[in-house]
Amino acid sequence: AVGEMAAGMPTNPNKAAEYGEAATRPPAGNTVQPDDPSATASTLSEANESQKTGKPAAAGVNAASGELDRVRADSSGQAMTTNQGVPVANNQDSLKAGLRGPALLKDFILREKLTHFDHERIPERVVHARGSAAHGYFESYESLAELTCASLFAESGKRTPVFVRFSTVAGERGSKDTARDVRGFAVKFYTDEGNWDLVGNNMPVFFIQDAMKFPDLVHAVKPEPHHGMPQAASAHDTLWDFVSLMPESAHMMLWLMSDRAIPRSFRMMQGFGVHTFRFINERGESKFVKFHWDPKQGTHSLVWDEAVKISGADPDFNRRDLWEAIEAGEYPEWELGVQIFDEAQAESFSFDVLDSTKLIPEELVPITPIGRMVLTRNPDNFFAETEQVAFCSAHVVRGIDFTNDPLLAGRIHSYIDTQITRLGGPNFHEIPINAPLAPVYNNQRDGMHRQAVHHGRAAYEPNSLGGGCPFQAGSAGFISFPEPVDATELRGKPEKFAEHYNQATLFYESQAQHEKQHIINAFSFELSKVTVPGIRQRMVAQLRNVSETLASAVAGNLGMREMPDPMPKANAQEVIPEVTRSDFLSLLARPGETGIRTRKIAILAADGINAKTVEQMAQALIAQGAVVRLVGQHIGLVSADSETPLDLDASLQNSPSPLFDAAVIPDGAAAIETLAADGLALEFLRDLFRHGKALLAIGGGELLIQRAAIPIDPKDAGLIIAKDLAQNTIDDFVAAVQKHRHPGRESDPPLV
Ligand code: HDE
Repeated sequence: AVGEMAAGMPTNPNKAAEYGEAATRPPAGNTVQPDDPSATASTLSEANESQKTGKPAAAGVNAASGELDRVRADSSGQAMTTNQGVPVANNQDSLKAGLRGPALLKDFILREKLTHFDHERIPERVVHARGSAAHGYFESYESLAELTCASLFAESGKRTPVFVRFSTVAGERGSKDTARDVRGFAVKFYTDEGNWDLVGNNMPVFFIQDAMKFPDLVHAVKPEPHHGMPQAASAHDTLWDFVSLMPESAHMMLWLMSDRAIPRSFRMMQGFGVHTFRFINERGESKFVKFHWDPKQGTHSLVWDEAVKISGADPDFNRRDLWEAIEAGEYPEWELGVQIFDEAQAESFSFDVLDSTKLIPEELVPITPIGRMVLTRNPDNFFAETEQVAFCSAHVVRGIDFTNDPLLAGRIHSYIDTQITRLGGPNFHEIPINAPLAPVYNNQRDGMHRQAVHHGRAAYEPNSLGGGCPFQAGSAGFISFPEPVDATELRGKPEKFAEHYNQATLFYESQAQHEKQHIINAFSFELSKVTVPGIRQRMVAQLRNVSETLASAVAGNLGMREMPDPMPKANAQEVIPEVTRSDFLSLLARPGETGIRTRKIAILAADGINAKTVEQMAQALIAQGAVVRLVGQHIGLVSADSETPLDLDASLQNSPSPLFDAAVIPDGAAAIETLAADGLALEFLRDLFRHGKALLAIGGGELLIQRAAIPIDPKDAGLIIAKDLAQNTIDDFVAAVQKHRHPGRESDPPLV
């Protein structure tokens, strides 16, 4: 039986039948019969699922409800068949002329299997190849009818299913999660009036102003074409060559060199629609709108040394984090906010709202929250959903329209175009994850992989043979904003696009001290990987227009004795910015509302550890929603100073400290001695300390901190040394974990 086989038998029971004479008499049927043929597919498949953590996710609202059942495949309790539904008797051996003879061409079963396998891969996305996704819902706070007739915002509490894909941009499909990069934040809303895709990023601005430069940008950042290096990294000559010649990139490069480019979690980053869009109401009136996603979990990032180490220890770090949180029922949530403004306001700004290298400071136009999004269900199948999902910035719905942002114009073309290659033809809208919940009726026909079977003979309009259907929706249909245009065709940019540095300066000056230092470090690291001195010089020349302190710190780190002259500016006249400092732009502006929920905390252990401190601490942290892991020299059992041994979840080798948010060293003299003699344990603590994370030592645990040569500073709220485990110790530690980082202990070079 299925269960027994898994538990008791180390080998495939059919193996014997693969060899010698037995091969000519394969067992009846295929492999094993299910225990209970009446068992439902769902109960059987649950037993068959890959190991998951925590309680199973609730069904939630998702695009799959009902709609996907038609295409869901579940083999539980079923005999194997070919793609034509012919039962397969033997899935081990090809058809041969004699046991040692040649394989036969007529073996259609082998050929079908290999042929399908040979074509399993589709091209990866040209950018954003590596992604992770989840289902969920969007809930509107209240009716936005005054602003937009988009049906998803029509009433308070209205829920719309969504599918959201987060991604890195430059790396290939199998690259690491923690590369320094922009993160994609693409949301597909399956509204009752058609699909709306808000295809955004985790940064509110972009590198370039015009779609014409997009292929150049991507060619520059991707691995260099002659040797295919480096993978998933911006620290190389071609990217910096390009941006050093493209001052319009300066603002985005500040964001890319900031901690935003190495998020702790997809759940802990903001999302932005980037471009200015339009809302249009039923009366045809329009306002400009910018979209913002704000994470309930707060905005938190890694530090660079940690990101580098994580990419070795767990290249799937962000993907795993999203998956595990949802499996555990810790559904990530974002608030959707909008900046609403009109033409007159837009006119008055010192920058152009059609320029995607500029943001609108919240001081000029505050953000109004309009709804929330909760991700409640992991995909059933990575390929079918996460890989085949096709987002497109041209997918808007009634009530939402584009503006003349020249970057957006290119995007409206590019997404469908690339998907025709990637998904093999023009019918990818029929792939279940892409299909709208709203019904589709039109006269488009045929093409590769067409699924729909259209009735009737009238595939044109007007027609009388089809009763005139499908008919035009009239006032219920999508209406483009009737923007007046009176212009001469030409290639060029508007005046305000020429100012490239004010907002780069604004971003830099709005950062906390340690965030500024991280930006300096990132520029220094990346440019130190650039081999051509002229490129480094051009970049420093650009940075002089952003901040002299930044430029000279970077130049110093690059060993430049003389500063290059500032890069000449494109704008003829000085432009005075409205805002020169904005607290909203620091990650510290959003500490989050979820406390220490889902934070991963290691409790170190070895033989002789004090069971009481381990258990008390674990219970207190779990009660607050943290994820606690016992970590030691090996997984499995260690004897504590009590009757029952402790069962360790992780080892110092398989889970180094960059994978944790904080750690606890319990009491227990023998255990501490053992760990103090283990270089990995000391490295675990040093990394943890260097990465600014909370660390608690209880009783004799302090010895380990001393052995690791970690400086004990009473001003460091993230390093707690406690005689015993009193309630206030637990409270202090929880507060320290909640702060996420203790950058006060950072120094350059690091002390530890
Ligand atoms: Fe994209 N972008 N992009 N992009 N983009 C793609 O579409 C493109 C831009 C973004 O999870 C591609 O299906 C052009 C800005 C995300 O599947 C491609 C331009 C922003 C994703 C494409 C831009 C984005 C993509 C590659 C400049 C933030 C991943 C595969 C004119 C607002 C979506 C695909 C997913 C993917 C083109 C600029 C976000 C080639 C031409 C700005 C999140 O069509």
